[in-house]
Amino acid sequence: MGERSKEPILWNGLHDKHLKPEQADIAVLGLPFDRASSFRKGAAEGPDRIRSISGHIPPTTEEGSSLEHLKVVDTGNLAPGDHSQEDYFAAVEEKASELFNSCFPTFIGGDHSVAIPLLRAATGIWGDSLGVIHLDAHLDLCDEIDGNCLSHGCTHRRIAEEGKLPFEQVCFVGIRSFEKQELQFLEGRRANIISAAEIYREGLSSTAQKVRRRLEHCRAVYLTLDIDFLDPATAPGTGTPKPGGFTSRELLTLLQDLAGLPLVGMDVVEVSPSLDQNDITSFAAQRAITETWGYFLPK
Ligand SMILES: [Mn+2]
Repeated sequence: MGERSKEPILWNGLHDKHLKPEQADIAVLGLPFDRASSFRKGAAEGPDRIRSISGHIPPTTEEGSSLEHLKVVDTGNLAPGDHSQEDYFAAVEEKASELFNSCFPTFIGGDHSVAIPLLRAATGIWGDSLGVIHLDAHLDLCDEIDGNCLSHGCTHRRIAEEGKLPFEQVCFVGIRSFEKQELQFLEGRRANIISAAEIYREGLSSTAQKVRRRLEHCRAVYLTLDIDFLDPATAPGTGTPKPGGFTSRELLTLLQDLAGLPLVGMDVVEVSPSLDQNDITSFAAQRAITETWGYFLPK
């Protein structure tokens, strides 16, 4: 009785609920949507789970740099309610545009289809000077999956056909899965694909150099991180895991090697807490987020 309700400590204690996005360096937005998953669901629970563990980590990077200069506001979730996917995506695009114009937005999915409105918003602002780093086991270049052309496996196909973002400015990194319809789409196209096998053979710093070279003319770069980039042993809590992936260590080193690119925002998608073990996957996602802040938004 009479006990004050405690505000949750979020994002390494950096979250300040009084900040408006335009006063902040970073705004977090959860997108709890998993209706476009082709296989196992649960990614709608991702934002709250990742957020709930985000306060238990000190405001420092893994190498001891302070993050305390960063002003962070967690703006909560934008939930789909009973809206259609199209209507929900329109709302996500509008909100995302607002955040891109205010600070460095960090979106938490949800399944990877939420990157469709996020990339629409980013290309709406930066147009063909935008570059995209897609860290994923999959290309997400299908025309449709199970009749849904807004599936989480169709994200880059939809963006490519909208024609605003040059296809060769998307770097597909960590790929180890090809659908037949994706191979057909790729025929005769120049695509920047760095497969998991190629990364394994040539190393992380060579991979980062390739990405840098391919995006060197881009004024703005957006990072979309599908947690299934990681190996299922490192990140079991995801809908479509694919063996042959990376450790958290490798992901963090790759992100660090990419630092210096003009990153304007990021998302982390496909974390499914109900498929996870001891929150391994949520911890990996949380770490990737705050380390990216530290690498790309240094003091
Ligand atoms: Mn994906």
